[in-house]
Amino acid sequence: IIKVKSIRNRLDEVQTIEDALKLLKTSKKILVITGAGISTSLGIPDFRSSQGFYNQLQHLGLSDPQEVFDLQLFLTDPSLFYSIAYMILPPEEIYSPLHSFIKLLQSRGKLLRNYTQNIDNLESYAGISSSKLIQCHGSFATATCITCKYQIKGEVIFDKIRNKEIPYCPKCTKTRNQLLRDDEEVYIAESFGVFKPDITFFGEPLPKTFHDMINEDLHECDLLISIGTSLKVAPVADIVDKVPPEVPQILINKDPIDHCNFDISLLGYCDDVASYLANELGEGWDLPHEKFNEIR
Ligand code: CNA
Repeated sequence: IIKVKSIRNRLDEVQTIEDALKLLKTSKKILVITGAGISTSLGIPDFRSSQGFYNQLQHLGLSDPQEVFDLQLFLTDPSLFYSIAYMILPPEEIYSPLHSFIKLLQSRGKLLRNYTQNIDNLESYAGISSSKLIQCHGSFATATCITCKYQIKGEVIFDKIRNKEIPYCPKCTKTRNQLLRDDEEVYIAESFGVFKPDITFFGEPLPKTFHDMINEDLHECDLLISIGTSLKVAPVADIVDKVPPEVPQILINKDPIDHCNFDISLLGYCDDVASYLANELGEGWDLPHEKFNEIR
């Protein structure tokens, strides 16, 4: 069930689902912005929906649930983050029909870039190539020691995360233990020698690739599609305002996004919308995904 809503009306001819199909057929450089909503069908909660992660954190009594991703808080005491990190740990070897849809845009040579805010790294698993993907908020794919910057594959600490334990860096553990033993008066930060997944916390800069690519992509794209994001976190949320005015913008989302001016809003579950679009686009637009057949 897809509700079509047109807000912008600036491009008079761009208003209906047929126009969306036409744009998908004709566009050659599509900039896709994605968020947590493209992974919720896999059981990963988003942040801000009523069933979302932030509502599940109410028992912590935080003044703002975003504090669990606050860098200063993590450096002071990583235990808060590791008490809840298991809840957002990505499943492995799984992706949604919507991920397949982005892959399809790539296979058809239409994907300029996918700017994802997701940290689950499932785009990579779905086959979106690293040159087409900007993980704006990093991902769980790697983790780095806060102290010595030793970087490891993220999956190495997944078991610890599942057990709500703090993962310590093997290179720093010796020093940590020595310091603790040598002098009880010595101050050692709680985060000394702690691994942090390479996801961008509040207070951290976005990965360099975001800044390297965004300006050029903004001027090159001929269509913007925003999928499964509430567009509340800058600077990714600002992309929609920075796209040149002649570039049409399509929203695919469960809820309307009233603070942005999309030409076409396709409101519904994004897997359903993607399946519908692929079906209507016909030959050459097969969405290879087992869930797709169920939806169809
Ligand atoms: P958000 O603010 O929680 O918004 C999610 C949006 O997706 C909402 O507008 C929902 O209406 C919509 N939505 C939810 N389910 C569906 C669905 N099945 N189909 C279509 N729309 C749906 O999340 P944002 O991504 O906007 O916020 C950015 C944060 C979320 C980033 O920093 C991420 O790291 C973070 N996040 C990522 C994941 C992940 O990697 N899977 C999970 C949870 C949060």
